[in-house]
Amino acid sequence: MASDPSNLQIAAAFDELADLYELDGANVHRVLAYRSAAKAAREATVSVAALTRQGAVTSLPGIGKTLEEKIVALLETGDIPAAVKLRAKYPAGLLDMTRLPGLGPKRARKLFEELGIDSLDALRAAAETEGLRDVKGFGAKFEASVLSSLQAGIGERPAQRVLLHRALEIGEQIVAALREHPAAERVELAGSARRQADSVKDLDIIATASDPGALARALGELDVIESASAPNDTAARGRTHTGLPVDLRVVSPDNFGNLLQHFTGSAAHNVALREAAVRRGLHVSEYGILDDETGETLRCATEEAVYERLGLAYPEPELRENRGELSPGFVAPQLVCVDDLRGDLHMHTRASDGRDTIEQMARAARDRGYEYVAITDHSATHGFGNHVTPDELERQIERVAAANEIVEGITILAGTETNILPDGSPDYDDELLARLDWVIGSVHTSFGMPAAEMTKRMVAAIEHPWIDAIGHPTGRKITSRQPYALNLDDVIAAAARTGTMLEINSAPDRRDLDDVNARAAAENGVLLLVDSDAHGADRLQHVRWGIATARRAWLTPDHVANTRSWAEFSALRKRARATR
Ligand code: DGT
Ligand code: CA
Ligand code: CA
Ligand code: ZN
Repeated sequence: MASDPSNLQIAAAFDELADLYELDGANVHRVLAYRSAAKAAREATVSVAALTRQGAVTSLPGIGKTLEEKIVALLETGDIPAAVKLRAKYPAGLLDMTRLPGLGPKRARKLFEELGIDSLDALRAAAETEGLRDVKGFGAKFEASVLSSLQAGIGERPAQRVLLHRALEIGEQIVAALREHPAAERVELAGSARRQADSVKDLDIIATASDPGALARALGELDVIESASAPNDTAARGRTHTGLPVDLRVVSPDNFGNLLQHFTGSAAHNVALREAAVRRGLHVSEYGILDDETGETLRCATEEAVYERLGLAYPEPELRENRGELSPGFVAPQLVCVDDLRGDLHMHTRASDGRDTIEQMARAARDRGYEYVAITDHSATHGFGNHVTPDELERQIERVAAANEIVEGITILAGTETNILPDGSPDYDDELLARLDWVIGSVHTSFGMPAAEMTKRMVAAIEHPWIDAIGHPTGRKITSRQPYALNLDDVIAAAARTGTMLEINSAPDRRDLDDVNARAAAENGVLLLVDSDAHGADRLQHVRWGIATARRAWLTPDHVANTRSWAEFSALRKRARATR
């Protein structure tokens, strides 16, 4: 018997089905239902196949009876009948075509049905021989735009998702450069980058300008842009040297709020927003809010005006994922920010794989305004050479004491990031751990354990009296590594029961716990930490990414332990709670 499909394989099957339905002209709700099911499968912490066999898969968000049937089919036959049917109807190359500007699923299908065009290559050939202009709704201008887009490499390869910090590094440069353009008035990032999502498919920029055409043309002239397709008076599309697509829309100022709201998304937030509006007799689109009764359209210069007209509290962009921010009882939380942090409890020095010394790390932390830092180098069995043996840890404790004498204005804690061994125990003896001020336990080996064993391992670590916090609790790397199999509900319950903190590791490729899990932890009374895991003094600023995740998790300063003073924080450590 073949083994069950992984959560990722199930997610991919749903994504493919969403693409196919979109091509087939299904309504947007159906398409989005499959997209959110794909997301639920990707985010599930337990095996979706196993859940399905237990008849409990509908407990996942966004998975109802219809989707359950599809998963059952996938388990039993290895495929989903609807996908088989649609695949036979539409060649794979059609999906590539829908990525071109001016060619959504509907129009791509039309070219396929009328001319048999089924790939980007066939499309290019038809455009070159002026074969597209005979189809109704397509003209010479469209042929030119196809050639210019293909020339610019747009639509050429499936869009790769880019980590947020890479996308913003470029996105913020583009916004700053456009703002300097003489024609520019307002220029703002929208889309997933503005929502501070884990990763970004493309950058969306909304602007107003005294001369919209001039600003649209300016995009293609920026140094960071590798190529751009021919701009029109209100929009431009380009691609950065790193391959990131950029969409710029220049809009009228009295409409800026509508467009910024629309293109900030998320798509799921927008769909729910539209449904909430319809119940009030209003129709929301990127062009304004239409009042059914009066027939008048309200154009909004600001996003605040959009939400106000709908009778909704303004949600920060990080919250716009349709996770309760549109419900009637929603009260905007005072989200935690970088300036709230007063300490950093996870960083490395030359004693393990860091680049800088204890003093350099401490001074840099003090310069950021922190009151305390913990030096947490890797423990003995981790890695090949980059580790701190028990003997070395004794000397490290002395070095931290010495640094505390030298560096003024900050408390330096002697700590460790000890490996959690496969049986759940730490690398060092309890006597040695007891001499430290702070202990993080992390899994760095044996990632492949089955969920039950990995959960047992993690819960054992959480129950250890000297482990104050768990580092990067799921082990995921956003674009490159799946979380290890883990029953996170059990982990959260154990952390809450024992007063063990869970980390939001800020390394931009980790952001672990993620937004959904961090929120679940906080709701269950677990204190979270936002740590840099810096391997050099210049990386302490990575907390920006952990804070972004904390905000997407609806966290306030209260939920984050290291927003507290040292006096308060130190009393919250498990060791202090135990002796109280
Ligand atoms: P990504 O994939 O990282 O680029 O994520 P977004 O959210 O930036 O998605 P994108 O660039 O495809 O679209 C930007 C925004 O436009 C999206 O957040 C909401 C809006 N939007 C896009 N497609 C739809 C849709 O089908 N329905 C609604 N209501 N809004 C949409
Ligand atoms: Ca986007
Ligand atoms: Ca976009
Ligand atoms: Zn680690």
